[in-house]
Amino acid sequence: MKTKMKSTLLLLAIGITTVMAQTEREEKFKVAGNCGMCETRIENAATAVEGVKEADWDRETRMLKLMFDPGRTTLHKVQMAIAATGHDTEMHRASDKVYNALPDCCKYERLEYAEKMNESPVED
Ligand SMILES: [Cu+2]
Repeated sequence: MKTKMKSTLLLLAIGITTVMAQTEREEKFKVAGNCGMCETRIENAATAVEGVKEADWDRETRMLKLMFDPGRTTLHKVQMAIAATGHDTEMHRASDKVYNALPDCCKYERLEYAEKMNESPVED
């Protein structure tokens, strides 16, 4: 009887932990960039999006590690916000206008896209 009680409590605890864990998701995706200024710009753009908890961009691999609440934001929204600051991501291409305005040290090699339909809607 006691053991049954214990295992019920254990299952309950696992259930609660699972539900809590679901409000946070970790994803990695590529963001083009060069230097430390890029790193700051990319991470600030990502964390400014509501629902994003953490953003960490690696200069070597150019991968952004993102912790976010999938109930409050989407990867699309986050990548759009990053592209709006001039950095190409897997889903969104930064506009040439914003890219050209970046400091020279930040002028990274543009990402290649299969189709040009992902240009971010920042241009005028
Ligand atoms: Cu830079």
